[in-house]
Amino acid sequence: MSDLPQVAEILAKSRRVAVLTGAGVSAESGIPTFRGLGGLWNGRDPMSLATPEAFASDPATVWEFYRWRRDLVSQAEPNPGHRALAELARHRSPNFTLITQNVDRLHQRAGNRDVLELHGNLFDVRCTQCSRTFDRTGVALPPLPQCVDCGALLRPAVVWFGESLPQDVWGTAELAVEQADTMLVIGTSAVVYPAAGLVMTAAAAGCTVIEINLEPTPMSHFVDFALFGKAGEILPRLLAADMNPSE
Ligand code: BV8
Ligand code: ZN
Repeated sequence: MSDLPQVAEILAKSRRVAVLTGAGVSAESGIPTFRGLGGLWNGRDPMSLATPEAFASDPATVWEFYRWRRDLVSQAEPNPGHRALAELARHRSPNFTLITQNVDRLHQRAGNRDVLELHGNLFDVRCTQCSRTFDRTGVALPPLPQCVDCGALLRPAVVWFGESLPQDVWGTAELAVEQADTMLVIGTSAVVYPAAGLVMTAAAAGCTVIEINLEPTPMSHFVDFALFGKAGEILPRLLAADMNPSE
């Protein structure tokens, strides 16, 4: 945390900021991360729950997993880290882009608009036949939800392993990190691609990259500064410094 004043100074001087978040930014809202203590993938095989093949072979089990996560997130609240990022976006708009790997929509509930969701979200569902997408926020889903238009099985509108990311979202995210002069990489283990590759794209484009995490990650080699600690504690301090650069 010692670098915080220096990082705050860099942030205050930056013109275009890009942010990439992962599950760690929602941990203080009580949402389990994927890897590490209490992680979603502990005792579960992601390949049996988060791939199109898993869904095709056992849709009821996959839906049970995702309905459980939807309920968990619906009862959670954005934490000070989410709220600081929403404030930072208001303070720096339009030169601020928030890119997330998270599917919990807590950034939006904290007030961020135009969030680039690389991996979709838990509240939209998509028809496996006619591909229509429906927003089912707040709606309890049956074990095997069906499309109102064609009757086919609906799936969670998330990006599973082996599936490509939404091209328009991905293209916008790549451009944002290429044009940013500062990038915050927050609460991600940086093992999932192509999302993790955005850090290297930013570094290669000469962007100053700042990692905020409890511990080093495989991306730590590519970053200029690392702030170790909880996102919910560090981000409000960075925001305060951004709002009052003189202090
Ligand atoms: C694709 C949505 C191809 C669903 C998710 C070998 C090498 C490289 C790549 C691959 C490979 N084999 C396969 C691949 C490709 C694969 C991949 O990257 N696999 C990895 C695991 C090796 N990628 C894909 O399949 C992608 N698609 O490549 O398609 C293609 C191309 C063209 C055409 C067709 C196909 C799709 C990847 C998306 C998968 N979907 N999620 C769901 O959520 O259920 S991934 C899942 O992992 C989530 O999205 C999550 O966000 C993401 C990354 O996890 P993190 O967010 O980083 O969370 P994690 O728990 O890991 O880490 C939390 C961090 O927070 C930790 O560092 C912790 O220290 C920190 N932390 C904790 N608390 C706090 C904190 N930090 C701060 N404060 C705190 N309080
Ligand atoms: Zn349909």
